[in-house]
Amino acid sequence: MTHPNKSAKENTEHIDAAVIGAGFAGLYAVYKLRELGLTLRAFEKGTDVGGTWYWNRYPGASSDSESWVYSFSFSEELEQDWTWSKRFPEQPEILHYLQHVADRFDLRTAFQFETSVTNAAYDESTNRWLVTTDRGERFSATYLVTAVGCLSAAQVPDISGREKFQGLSYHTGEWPHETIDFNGKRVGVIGTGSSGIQAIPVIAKTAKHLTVFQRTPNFSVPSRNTALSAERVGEIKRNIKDIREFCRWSTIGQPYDFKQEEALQLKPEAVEEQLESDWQKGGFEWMFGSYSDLVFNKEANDLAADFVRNKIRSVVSDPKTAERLIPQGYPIASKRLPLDQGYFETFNRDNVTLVDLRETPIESIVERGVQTNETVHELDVLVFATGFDALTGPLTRIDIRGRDGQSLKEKWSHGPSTYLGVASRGFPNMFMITGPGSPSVLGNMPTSIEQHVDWICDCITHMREAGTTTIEPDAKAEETWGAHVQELANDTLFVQVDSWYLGANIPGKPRVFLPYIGGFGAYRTLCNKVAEKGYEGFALN
Ligand code: N01
Repeated sequence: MTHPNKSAKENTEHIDAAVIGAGFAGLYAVYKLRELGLTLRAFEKGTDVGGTWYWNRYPGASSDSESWVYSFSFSEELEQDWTWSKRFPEQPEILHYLQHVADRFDLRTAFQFETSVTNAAYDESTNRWLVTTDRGERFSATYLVTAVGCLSAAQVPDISGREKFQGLSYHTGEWPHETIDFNGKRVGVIGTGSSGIQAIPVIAKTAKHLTVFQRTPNFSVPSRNTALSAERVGEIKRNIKDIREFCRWSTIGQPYDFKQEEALQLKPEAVEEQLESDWQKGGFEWMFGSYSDLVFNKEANDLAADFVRNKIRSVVSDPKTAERLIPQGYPIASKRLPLDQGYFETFNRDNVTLVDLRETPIESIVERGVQTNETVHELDVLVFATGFDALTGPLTRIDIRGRDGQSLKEKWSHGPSTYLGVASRGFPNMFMITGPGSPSVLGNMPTSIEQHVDWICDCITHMREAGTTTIEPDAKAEETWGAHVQELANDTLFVQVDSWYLGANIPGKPRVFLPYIGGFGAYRTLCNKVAEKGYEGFALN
């Protein structure tokens, strides 16, 4: 606590590490940094742990990764003791899991909740980070570890008249803690990304009427989420070590990987048959455990895209609505592919209307609802499923200043510049967990997070053993890494559409591919090599 009669300097608490965030990343960072014997403080804006799963409480919120890998692998006992109820874990269960982890490893004691870090400034004269919170406290830390999440800066579009709306409105990523009762209500959802696609079928079940405002139709794959039987749980637990090891070296950190053969080398009927059989299984494996050319070759990608288009036609009763829901003009999975539970089927309900914003754009939000160029859609509740300022937003929303007072936001004004997505030149001893330029959102997040935290902690151990006090990327390594990240992306179909991967959902954000697309296993190898070569590409002083 700040002492009122002391000077700011005297009130500054000295610690080894400051950690920002209490999601998967922050919790594991605290666990590992403590293991190294570091003194630390961790800060979290929410009232408790959970990160993404603390904030994204919207109806239907669930992980798209299989539960047994959407979890920590650092403790065998934890892995064996915890039993997931479903194949894809839902938000309340994930939050409960993270709360359990926090209790089990006594992690809450490191955190200050309801505390936002407002500034973090590197002081060259002391080689320390001065961290300031919105409570006016100051901490001086050797290391700054950001665990702020990749999709935690909610983005509400600047539609005129938003403040005039007389009903209730919510962003999916800042959902209130109390249950929202949609019974008897006219509800509008703007946005058909993963969040909208998860929320829409659930809201439709209780709302009097649901109006879906769709700007870009999205591909989606059924999750076919089911309860896990005792036999399945037993089998997973017996094999979990091998499953984890497979994930660690796979392309997207998941318990499956691309097939060796390519779709275009096979007969179309054989590909169709395989796609149908995988479709019945559900989940991302349909695309990312399939032929690799589906994701990287446009001709092969068309096979998968047409497959889904036909599925939409077969599910949606009204042909006009089906055509409005069918994505055209961009490759499937170049925008993050959602998983759904009855999304397209929802448009067969009498209480659901699809508004195609390409035909009738939103003009404004008015007291009674949403005004398009055709009519006013009257609403009691308006849900913004409009996404996030991804990867860079959570970092640039904090005033982080490195050498010579340079702000991270200024440095990244033309796009993020990092080395391995873990550090940025001019910001010594600052480590970003799953920062831009790392695989992060292109893989299973807990796998990405554990890899980064382990690497960071090994690096800190190395520094302490070698008596090194400062680490930061050298200019050449950072420049080469940035070019490599863009080069790899430019060879894929991912750059052929506007998406949050490219920052294209945020007005004015530079169009730069944000995550590293070279594959999770390959990235792990690169990081290991950097460490083996004495942190090659970093300047250590
Ligand atoms: O956000 P999005 P999200 N007028 O950016 C529309 C992760 N996630 O929250 O495509 C009208 O994908 C926008 O339209 P358009 C996952 O990685 C994970 O859904 O820009 N519409 C789009 O339809 C995901 O990808 C999970 O034309 C507007 C939607 O809003 C990421 O979070 C669950 C608009 C935004 O889609 C983000 O997903 C949920 C406007 N002015 C999310 N502005 C799990 O794994 C935006 N839109 C569980």
